[in-house]
Amino acid sequence: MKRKILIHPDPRLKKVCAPVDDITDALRALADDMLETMYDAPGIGLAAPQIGVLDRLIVVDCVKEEGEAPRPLVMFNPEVISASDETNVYEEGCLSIPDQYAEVTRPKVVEVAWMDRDGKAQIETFDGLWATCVQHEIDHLNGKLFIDYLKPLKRQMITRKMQKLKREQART
Ligand code: K1U
Ligand code: ZN
Repeated sequence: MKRKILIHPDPRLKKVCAPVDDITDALRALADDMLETMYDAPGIGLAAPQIGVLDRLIVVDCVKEEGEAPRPLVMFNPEVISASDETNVYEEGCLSIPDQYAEVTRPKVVEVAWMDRDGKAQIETFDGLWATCVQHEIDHLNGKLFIDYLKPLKRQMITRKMQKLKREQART
């Protein structure tokens, strides 16, 4: 089932999410809903708080090439365990901040640990867009948005645009 994506500003997007201890069928169904919502948007990642669920769960699939097989990853309790000194600048977007993009600098390579949908511990090294996206999604679990990396004036400008968008959406 496709879920509604919350738009910034929303207090649920500022919360630190709770770790998941037990991977239940309900959590697996939630992950499936998140993948459906992400592909439909379309996006390359989605974090549970973006649909109003304050659990440490993200989904990502950064395969963009047409004809290449999709690679949906479901990550419970994802954690960056090491990060490169080398950085990468990427013009990021966010499904909770539609049509706004800005350059964010992050570590280029990150090693990430998580639990998969079967409760199995996984560790993998991500580079390039995958590394950027996983870090962006983990930030969501800590109540942090990509605009929090920007200068206050730019962040304020984007927030005002989103407030206006939400007022317009509420009228229709
Ligand atoms: O977390 C989110 O809101 C999803 C976001 C992830 C992200 C994008 C760019 C850099 C870091 C993280 C998105 O998916 S925005 C949409 C997007 O980037 C995209 C959509 C379709 C095709 C390719 C990219
Ligand atoms: Zn986002």
